[in-house]
Amino acid sequence: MRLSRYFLPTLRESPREAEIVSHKLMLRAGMMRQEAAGIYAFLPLGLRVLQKVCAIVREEQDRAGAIEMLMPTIQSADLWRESGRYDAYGKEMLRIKDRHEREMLYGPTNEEMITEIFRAYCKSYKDVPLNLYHIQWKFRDEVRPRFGLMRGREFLMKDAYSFDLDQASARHAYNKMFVAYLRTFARLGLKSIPMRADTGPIGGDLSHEFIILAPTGESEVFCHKDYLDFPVPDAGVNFDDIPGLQATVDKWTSLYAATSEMHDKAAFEKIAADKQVSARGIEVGHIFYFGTKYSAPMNANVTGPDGKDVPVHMGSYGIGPSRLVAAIIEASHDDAGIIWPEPVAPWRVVILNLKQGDAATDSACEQLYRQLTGRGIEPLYHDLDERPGAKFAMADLIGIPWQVMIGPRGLAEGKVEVKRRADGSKELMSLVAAVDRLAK
Ligand code: 5CA
Repeated sequence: MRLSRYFLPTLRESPREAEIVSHKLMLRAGMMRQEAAGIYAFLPLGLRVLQKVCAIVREEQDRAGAIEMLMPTIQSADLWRESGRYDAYGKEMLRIKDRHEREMLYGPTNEEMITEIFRAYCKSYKDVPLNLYHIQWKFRDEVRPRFGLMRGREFLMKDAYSFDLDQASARHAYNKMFVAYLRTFARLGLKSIPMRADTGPIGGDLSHEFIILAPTGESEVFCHKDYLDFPVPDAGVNFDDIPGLQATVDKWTSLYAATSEMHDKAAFEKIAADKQVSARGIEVGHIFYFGTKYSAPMNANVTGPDGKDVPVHMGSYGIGPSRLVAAIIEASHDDAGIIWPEPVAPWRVVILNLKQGDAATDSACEQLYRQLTGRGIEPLYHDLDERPGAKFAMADLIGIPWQVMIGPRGLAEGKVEVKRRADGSKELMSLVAAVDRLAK
């Protein structure tokens, strides 16, 4: 992509309304724009990152056996009356009426709708286990939308819903998502810790929040330090291995970890003092097992092998991809700007032309652009007529992992300079070597 043909409205100044670093950097880097309180437009750069996050979330959901679909954002109030949540959900739910005065709502979550879909088609134990998910916008009329995408009113959610014949099988479904979440966050470059959590309006008695530690996190959390070094299951993990998955979950829940709502001070203080982590965290995912809370009132029953009808056992599993974009920035930035982990970087490489209009420099930049593109890596090419200093600052701000600086001085010696954003290290090399290095 040539910057001269792109839409990347960066800001020099930090907008005053932004309190935390991810919010500031997203506005400055031209990733998003506020349209109303807690409601944002994703600009092209922001969308590229959001899509990369979603792609990883999707791959790991699919790997764990969940099946993607897409439910609407607008739901009927009648559906929510069946579960009893229409009145219980309170002011966070955006309620609307259509032209026929029918009561509708903008979905804050989808337990009711997915239960209705399940009961329409699935009647037998042979139809389960089943896990359906979608990635869809949600609306929650938060009292205090703040911190940009971190606590928005409109936000993107991946929500999966599992259906099983009994509690034991539902536990395995829960464990699959638990392991998929560990993998998802690790692939996004984050260290997540599953913590026992309160279930709030979703309900149920088994629940974990996946928390990443960050000083600006909204949650107060307490955990054992060793979690930070626990190994995450690799891509070859067998999701059908029931005892194997249980063992992984047991390990990842063997030490103390809880959010402030579930905190047990006495238990925490039993941990050796140098292993106690008392910190702030960002909730990036939340999983629930709630049994028959929705299936019983909504008559989502399956006939068991013994011929008896039983309400299906359910769980739901949420990840916030839009919140994750902000969370990744909170975890990975410096004074100059964002430092994208490679898997979610909007581009892997940015080419900085240090003397736009100089024939040799332009031609070297074009050559690198074409060669990288040919190797399957489309770079961003900063081809505007700006000072080198402004180009360096902009490249650091938007956080592309590799910068290639090309100017007449280096070219005179047949060299370009390759800089790694993460540690600032720089190396002079030939154009050919740069292509090889960056295409690896
Ligand atoms: N139905 C269940 C699981 S699918 C559910 O709604 N869970 S939740 O309320 O915990 O939300 C799931 C995830 O959505 C959270 O872990 C968080 O990552 C994200 N999320 C929740 N509220 C917001 C918000 N206001 N802004 C951004 N992301 C949010």
